[in-house]
Amino acid sequence: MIEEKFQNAVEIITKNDRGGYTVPTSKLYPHQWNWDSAFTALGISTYNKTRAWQELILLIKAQWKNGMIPHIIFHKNDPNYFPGPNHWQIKSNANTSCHSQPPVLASIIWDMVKNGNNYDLKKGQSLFNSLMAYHEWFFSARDPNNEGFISIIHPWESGRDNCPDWDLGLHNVNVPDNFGDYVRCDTSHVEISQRPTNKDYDKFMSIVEYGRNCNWDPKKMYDEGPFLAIDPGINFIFLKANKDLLSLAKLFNYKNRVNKIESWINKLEDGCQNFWNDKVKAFTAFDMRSNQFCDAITNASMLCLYASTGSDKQKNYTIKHCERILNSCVYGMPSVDPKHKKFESERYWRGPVWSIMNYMISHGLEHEGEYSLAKRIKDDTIKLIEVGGMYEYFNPHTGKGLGGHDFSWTAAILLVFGRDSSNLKFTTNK
Ligand code: 9WN
Repeated sequence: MIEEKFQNAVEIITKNDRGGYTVPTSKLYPHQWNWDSAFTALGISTYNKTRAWQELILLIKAQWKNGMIPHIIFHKNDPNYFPGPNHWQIKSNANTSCHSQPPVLASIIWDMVKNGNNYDLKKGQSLFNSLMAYHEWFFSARDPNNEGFISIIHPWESGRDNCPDWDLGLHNVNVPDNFGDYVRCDTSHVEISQRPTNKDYDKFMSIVEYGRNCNWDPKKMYDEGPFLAIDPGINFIFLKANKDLLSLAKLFNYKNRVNKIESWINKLEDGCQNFWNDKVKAFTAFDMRSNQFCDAITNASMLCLYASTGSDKQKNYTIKHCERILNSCVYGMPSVDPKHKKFESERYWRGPVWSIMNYMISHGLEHEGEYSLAKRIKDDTIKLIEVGGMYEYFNPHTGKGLGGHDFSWTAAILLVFGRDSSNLKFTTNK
């Protein structure tokens, strides 16, 4: 049975191959996305290394001169997606969006090198300088005041687009008069009840318009842009990515880079303390424009374990939250604590379960020696795929598959779980 599912996962990723890059799913997302491609490459690496590296090489080829690797690469024009290249409008970079996404890239490359052979080592080595430049960019553009944490300039940069984490900040984003004469494409592919609201889209597009008008100047966006927030997710992913970049630098014997990366890691370890929310005893998002914590405990809060950071006390609180939240739903890990007033079981990042987040959380739990919680999350991911299908995200109470179907990163995570576990069982006990 599990073999069939693995076969199906490979077929889905192959079906989504557009020649060197893989779309997350056809129609809904017809382009190359940053963190999607990274996770998908890891999945592909379990059966075709050459194609896996090609995915990453094409992604990195879109790197801007300033080091940024954009969140979307528009290899072709496709009217099925909004906002397309014209809406981002930067002449010199007309084929990409103009901000980034969670930088899982270095961690994926480290995984492929660590689990690979000499071929993988050479490929990883050839991409090392681009990774350095990408991380440098994050520090200079998203932490210009050297505070030890990075801030996002658009909810899309977090990859968790409509999470309640951004409600505070979006509330204060001004939507220009007569705004709204655009047509969303996503809701013609997926029910609107599973997607962000129109109000959210007006706010998303208002930030894009602001960015376009200032040519996406990072300083202007940081200092005066309509939206600026600390995302625990991107910060923990970036910290882990720096730790993995350090492992690569040591492996390649790049002595002159080691000190620099170590100083980045130390800075981020200290910086994380800025978003420990003592009121709810968790790492949570913080709105930089209104100087307020968001009080939602989300799947991103759990990623401190993935980055292996925080005091023992903070880690213990996080593990307890994990346990409590898992006990409150049939399938974990929901994107928002079901007890939170803004939880919605089917609306995108406001409640549903996401396989990629489960992958990172289970890694973190394993690292802390919390093997049964880690196993619960892995098993739930697999059961969700069986019950709900190879979907983009899932209802944590019913297991219903939501959003895009035949989804690349869901298929990829299944393959990676399979690689990492020799006795993976496919059962439907729930
Ligand atoms: C905007 C592709 C992407 C993911 C994001 C997810 C969703 C896009 C959208 O799809 O965002 O980037 O149009 O809704 O939120 O994490 O990378 O799968």
